[in-house]
Amino acid sequence: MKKSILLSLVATSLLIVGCGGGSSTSAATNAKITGTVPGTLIEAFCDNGYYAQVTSTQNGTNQHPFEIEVPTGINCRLIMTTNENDPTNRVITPIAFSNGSTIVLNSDVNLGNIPLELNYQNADDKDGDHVVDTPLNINSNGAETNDNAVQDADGNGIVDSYDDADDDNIPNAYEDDDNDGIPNLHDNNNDQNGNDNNNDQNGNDNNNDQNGNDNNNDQNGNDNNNDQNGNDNNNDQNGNDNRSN
Ligand SMILES: [Ca+2]
Ligand SMILES: [Ca+2]
Ligand SMILES: [Ca+2]
Ligand SMILES: [Ca+2]
Repeated sequence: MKKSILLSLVATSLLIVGCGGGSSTSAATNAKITGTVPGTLIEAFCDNGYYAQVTSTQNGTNQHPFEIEVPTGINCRLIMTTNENDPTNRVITPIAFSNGSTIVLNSDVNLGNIPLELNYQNADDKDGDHVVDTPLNINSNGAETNDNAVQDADGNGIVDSYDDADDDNIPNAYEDDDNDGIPNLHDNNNDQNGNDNNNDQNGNDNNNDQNGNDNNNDQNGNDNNNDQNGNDNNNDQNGNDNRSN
């Protein structure tokens, strides 16, 4: 009698351990795309609004390694940009595969060396927006591909960040909608002063003031500061505004 209770306790705790292991692996649903490129900004756009960007690692050769994470099992498109900081020579290259421009990862994939164009004069860009008109075809190295649209509300085949909404030959990503000197693709906030006010762990913009100071050093993503004078009024760990009294 006692023995069978003990056994069932052991069985139950084994089940609990089993479940814990299972849920932690299913939470880690990202996979890595790796490869090498010339000095390049790599961006991944996926369904459900997922977005990631990395810069390749300078290693003294012309084949810089990169690694970018995307969720598994969803459609993603890749855009790779050389000469990112030089508007006249910038080359923005959409990546494609044999049967479309969309990649779906089930596990990590290495795309090998990707021969991006470095010289804008050689790029196929008839409309002058610096987005190469013909995507660069590369081998998906076994990863599933298709041609589903991703983050393309207007259905023109280009992720909307690289549309040119106002037709000035600057893609939306390189516009500076809030005039803070930081192009939209590197701008994590909506204030007017060009500082990145977000040092928290949860991706919320915690700063709605007008003076460019980071008023939020807590860990919980609440905006603790609504005053107009740029003082940090909150150093606590609990997200309460201590100066409202
Ligand atoms: Ca173009
Ligand atoms: Ca579009
Ligand atoms: Ca534009
Ligand atoms: Ca900006």
